[in-house]
Amino acid sequence: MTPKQRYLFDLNGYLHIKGVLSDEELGKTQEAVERCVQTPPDELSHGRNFAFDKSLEALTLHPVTWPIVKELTGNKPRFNRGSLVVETHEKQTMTPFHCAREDCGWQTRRYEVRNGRIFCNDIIAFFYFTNVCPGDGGLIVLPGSHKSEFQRPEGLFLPDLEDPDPVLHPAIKNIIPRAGDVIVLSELTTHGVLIWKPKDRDRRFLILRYKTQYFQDEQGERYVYSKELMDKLSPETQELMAYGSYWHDKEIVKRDTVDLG
Ligand SMILES: O=C(O)CCC(=O)C(=O)O
Repeated sequence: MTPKQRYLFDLNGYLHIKGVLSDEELGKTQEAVERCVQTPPDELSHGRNFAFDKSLEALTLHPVTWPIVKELTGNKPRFNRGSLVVETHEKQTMTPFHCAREDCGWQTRRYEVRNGRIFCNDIIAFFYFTNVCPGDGGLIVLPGSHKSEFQRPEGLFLPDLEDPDPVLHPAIKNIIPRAGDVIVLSELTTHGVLIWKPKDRDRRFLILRYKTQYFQDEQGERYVYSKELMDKLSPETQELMAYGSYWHDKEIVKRDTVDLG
């Protein structure tokens, strides 16, 4: 993590990193996403997800986000889920504000700074494949809320859920990524999603979720990927997705970059 990234992540609870994907990476991933969108849902055993194409799977270990994932998880990362989102104007209500503290309890998540490094046991990376323009809608965050010590009073800052053009409280920021940008967000940062307004464009991005390797919070069948999907993945991705003890060092973590070939 660079000193600038560390400063901004600590200040805001998220990073907006511009131009992460090269033209080649963007072209390949956009093409894969389009193929996934055109695939009938009954042929996608886990819905639209990161394992659909190698170019999408490779983003789990992207050279720009990999050092960030390693630092935030204290070099004990586990990638646990990756879903592709294609959002259109047909969704008529916004996703209300939420964060892991509010949804799962303050005891479950940590954000700490030790020895000049940040630790956070639940992070998400959003890789964007389409442009968001000002006024389109999409992701909104409450910067700095990852450090909040108090429960947000119910409904505070929340606009009318069905208003496509709400006036946002000045504390709220609407993030405007371009295709190829990445947002890295602590799950402790309060966030929500405004109604997507454009009728001629959708919002396409991949959500990649990382925890520490010794932390399990998902329970139940729907969080378990099939053997068929797991067998398709590169050995490096399989290792990234494995649970491990507090003291185990994954082989991939010893590498600065991990190329899936
Ligand atoms: O749709 C988005 O931009 C954010 C999705 C979200 O809220 C989440 O993954 O927790």
